[in-house]
Amino acid sequence: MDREGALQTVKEHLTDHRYQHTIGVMETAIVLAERYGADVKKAELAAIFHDYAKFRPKDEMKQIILDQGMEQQLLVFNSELWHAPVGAFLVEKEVGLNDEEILDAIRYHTSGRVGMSLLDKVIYLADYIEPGRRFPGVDEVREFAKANLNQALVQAIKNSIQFLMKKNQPVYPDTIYTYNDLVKLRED
Ligand code: DGI
Ligand code: FE
Ligand code: FE
Repeated sequence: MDREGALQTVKEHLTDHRYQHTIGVMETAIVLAERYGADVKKAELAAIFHDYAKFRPKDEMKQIILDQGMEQQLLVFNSELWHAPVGAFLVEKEVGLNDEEILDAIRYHTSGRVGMSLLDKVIYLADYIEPGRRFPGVDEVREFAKANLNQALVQAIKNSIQFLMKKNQPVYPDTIYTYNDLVKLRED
């Protein structure tokens, strides 16, 4: 699938604002993939489709999580987490994209996972630092991303966990496991 076809497909499922975010993630993911030696074409497609399911009705996402035997724990955490695994499922089913590396990068773009692949990392980070993002601390992560992918990723995940904690929101266990896994990686 080429870029134009992919963008056309995804555009129908997104708001204008989310589509602009998607373009930002795509451009950033390509830069990061080139910088860190990930597959540039896969990074482009994963970025284009990463938020494919963002605007699905909650009921539909919940049913998919139940029917497809996904991690049921998702259902007791913030529904914002659901669009990532549901997106991976729907991109395969509806778009016909069946590259497991791309689907995994979509599946884990919100929580991360233990043992993130290079492509997972590129997409997670691109989603966090694309030019439209205005999180506190995002500029520091952008700086780290110029030279050290893992350092940037750990900082992004730390910021996200701190943000959730400040709002007294629960933190999804995989997010914590991802943080621990990456911190351990850096000490090796
Ligand atoms: O879809 P995007 O907005 O581009 O970004 P995303 O896929 O990283 O989703 C961010 C949303 O998910 C944000 O509203 C916070 C929420 N979120 C991310 N990690 C966790 C989380 N919510 C909970 N409860 N726990 C998490 O670990
Ligand atoms: Fe997302
Ligand atoms: Fe996103």
